[in-house]
Amino acid sequence: NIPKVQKAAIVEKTSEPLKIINDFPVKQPEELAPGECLVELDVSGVCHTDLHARNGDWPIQAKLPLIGGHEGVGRIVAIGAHTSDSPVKVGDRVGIKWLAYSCMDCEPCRKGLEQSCLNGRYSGFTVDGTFSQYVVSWVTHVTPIPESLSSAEAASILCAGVTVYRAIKYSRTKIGDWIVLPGAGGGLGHLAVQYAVAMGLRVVAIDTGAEKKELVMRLGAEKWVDFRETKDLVKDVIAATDGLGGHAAVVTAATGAAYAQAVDYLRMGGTLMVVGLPAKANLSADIFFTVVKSISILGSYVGNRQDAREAIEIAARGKVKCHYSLKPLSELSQTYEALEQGKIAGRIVLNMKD
Ligand code: 8ID
Ligand code: ZN
Ligand code: ZN
Repeated sequence: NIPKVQKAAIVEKTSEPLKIINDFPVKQPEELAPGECLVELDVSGVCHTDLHARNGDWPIQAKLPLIGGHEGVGRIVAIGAHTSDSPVKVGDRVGIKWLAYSCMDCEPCRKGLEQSCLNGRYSGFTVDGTFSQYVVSWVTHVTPIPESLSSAEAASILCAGVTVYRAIKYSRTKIGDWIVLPGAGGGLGHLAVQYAVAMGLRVVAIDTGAEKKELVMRLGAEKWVDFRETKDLVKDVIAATDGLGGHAAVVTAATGAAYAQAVDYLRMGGTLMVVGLPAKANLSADIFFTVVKSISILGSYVGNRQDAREAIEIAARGKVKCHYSLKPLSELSQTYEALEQGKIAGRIVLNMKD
């Protein structure tokens, strides 16, 4: 009872609006290669990365035509013939994340840095993603979803959640430290507030507008700086952090401006985690102060399969909850516009059954 065609959102050219079509082919079970699985999706979160892919504004381009989406949750309905040692079975509920496949045998893979695999494949970028009713993925890489977490709650943990969980984990902070989160009211940021609080950190949230302020304070941030209203962002952040500056910053804003002052508001020995991926941007930090303040600047790219399981596990225990609203696939274009304008507090999750 697997249909031959499905509803999907397709980007044919980055210069054209995306199209919702009803007759995109569904890869049939007998067409699956060994190791592949077919997942019938319940939901898919919409990440700002999908908008970058759709706009073609990064130094590397997505495949075209493209089905975007990499925060999908659904059930496995078929597994390719001759698949050996599958860790999942037909009927299991699983998540699809940005890292769709890694070879598990190149140097980065062997070091646990499989998200930077030399042969990696990425959902909604180099392979078709989750803005469709069915998606093809790999049994070794889908993430099992515990029963206690609904598909809609789990979806955005698979990219936004994993990404900020890993960035905070590697931010060299410890219990009681101050972490500064520019972009705190967005998809990644509002989950970062919660993972940080769960890890015993104290949060300075930076974003704009009453709705995002209310959200991040409710989620446990202690201090708020509105980047549009402040007269001196660096001064405000330092004042908020006992006069010494943050121990770390995790920047999840999709704009270069959010990086500009980070080195200035970090304290001696502070760490800047580079996560947000603004289009055509360079990181510029004052070299003198980076050196004399002993600042570390670290790039952090989603997470590996283990990071994904850990981030999901924390959410399943109720420590982190995605703040989302559910929309039909037909509202993907409006969602992109709202993301572009910075209007979404938390996440939009698409209901693929709607
Ligand atoms: O692996 C990675 N490093 C990774 C994984 C997933 C996503 C990186 N990303 C990237 C995305 O491609 C995107 O560039 O992280 C960025 C944020 O993704 P998102 O959280 O999905 O975007 P959003 O929901 O639009 O949130 C961005 C927030 O930043 C705020 C906005 O108001 C919004 O709430 N913001 C902006 I725009 N400028 C700001 C500034 N100057 C700012 N916040 C503070 N200061
Ligand atoms: Zn993402
Ligand atoms: Zn590899």
